[in-house]
Amino acid sequence: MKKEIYIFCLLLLLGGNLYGIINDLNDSTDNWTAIQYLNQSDFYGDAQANGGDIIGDSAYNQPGFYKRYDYGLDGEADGGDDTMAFRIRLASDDSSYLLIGFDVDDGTNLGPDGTIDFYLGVSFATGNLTKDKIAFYSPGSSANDSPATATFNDYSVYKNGNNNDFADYANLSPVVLGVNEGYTGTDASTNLDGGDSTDYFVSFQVEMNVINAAYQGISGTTNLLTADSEMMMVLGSSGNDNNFNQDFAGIDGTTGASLPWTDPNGPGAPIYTAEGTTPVPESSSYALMFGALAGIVVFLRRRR
Ligand SMILES: [Ca+2]
Ligand SMILES: [Ca+2]
Ligand SMILES: [Ca+2]
Ligand SMILES: [Ca+2]
Repeated sequence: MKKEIYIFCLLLLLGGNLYGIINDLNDSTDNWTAIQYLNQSDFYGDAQANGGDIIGDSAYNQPGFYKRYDYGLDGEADGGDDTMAFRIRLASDDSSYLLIGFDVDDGTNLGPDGTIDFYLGVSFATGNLTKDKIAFYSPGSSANDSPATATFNDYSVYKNGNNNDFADYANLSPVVLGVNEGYTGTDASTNLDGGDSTDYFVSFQVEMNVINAAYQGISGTTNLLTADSEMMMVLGSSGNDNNFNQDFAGIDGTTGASLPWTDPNGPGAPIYTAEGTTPVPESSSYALMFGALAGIVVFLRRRR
């Protein structure tokens, strides 16, 4: 049997797909990268309206926001069949729009510059299949450099509940220790906020070529995002899909809501590369220069 056919059959046997997407979106958090903030991952009971309470503990044992980069079937970071995935922990399964703003290289500014270039959202709404969706949004005409100036408009729906493969791309599941929650320490909890509902994970994924098509269409650039592209992400929840009105990850309620994304006390996450598992060191070139200068000073002092 030809190698390709053999692999094809093997994939069918394994229940795999041929598109390179992550097979089990509800797998252990051990396979995901927690997004680190200056403060608690996110606070409990700080959503401005019912639903959409993003939650994560202060020790980052059970964080509220994860990302993931998958190389796809070819096992290479080539962008072609790579996938980005995101996971958000919510206090309950009350319906909400979860929107991630991406500040990336917009074609003019090399790398993140403090303004959101496009939004990617996911929503679940019990009994309303067209509201179950993964969609892209373009920034509104406001500045989009802080929570107060964040607005977004429909751009394109990638998947909705009427698509047969929607469940392959978006998953809403209760938190289960040892299953989708990899942390099983003595203080591990399935109800971090102590509310009347088990916590839920919303996990979803989008292929890089789809992300790039939306990114280029929205921002008018011909640039492509790759595994190495730097991005500053902002995660918020909302009762609608044209502005944020429920919760932001990384800050307590509206504290810091007037600060720009780039303020360490604001809700903007540190900069990561698409596939990075730790934040990009800030001003790394300056740190290198400073380190070199310090080395020269020590060298000169010793020579005296
Ligand atoms: Ca919260
Ligand atoms: Ca690949
Ligand atoms: Ca809960
Ligand atoms: Ca930008």
